[in-house]
Amino acid sequence: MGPGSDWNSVDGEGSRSFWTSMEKTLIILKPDAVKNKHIGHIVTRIEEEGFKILGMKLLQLSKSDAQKFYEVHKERPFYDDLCNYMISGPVVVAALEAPAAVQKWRDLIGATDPKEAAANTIRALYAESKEANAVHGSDSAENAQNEVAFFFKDGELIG
Ligand code: IDP
Ligand code: MG
Repeated sequence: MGPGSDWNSVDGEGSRSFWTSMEKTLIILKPDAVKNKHIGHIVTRIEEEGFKILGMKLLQLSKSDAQKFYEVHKERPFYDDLCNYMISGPVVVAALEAPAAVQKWRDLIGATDPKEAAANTIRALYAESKEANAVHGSDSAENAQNEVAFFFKDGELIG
């Protein structure tokens, strides 16, 4: 077992036949979640659901941080509002690890619009609106790597 290996890679050769591969995802507790004092509820849920917290910090994003982070959406009509919303107050960013963490977190947060989010998902419980929807989650393992690197330097993560 070399650096970076873990319990579910001992079968080697990237076999996915039995173990689901361990993965990282980047999450953000957005300004509405922080303002509405839901940090504790959401972190409790993260722990209960079995994610390992590799890194976590409270930040005030700058406009250019928000624009860069959401660059994939720059042609969407809500881009400027979204960037302004994301700098309207502090956020908590965290890198989480679990088997299939990206999809596991997406399942746990529910649909983008809390009105469409399944019961007991984080957005159903805590989001204010489609824009102020409490939490972000990476949408692929590749984007998760980039998003983790956006907020955490090499060596900053535990594990
Ligand atoms: P996701 O966060 O569920 O992946 P995306 O489509 O990637 O949703 O959109 C990124 C963020 O942009 C959403 O979480 C939400 O805050 C905001 N957003 C998405 N669609 C709309 C919209 O139609 N109106 C306002 N804000 C939106
Ligand atoms: Mg998205």
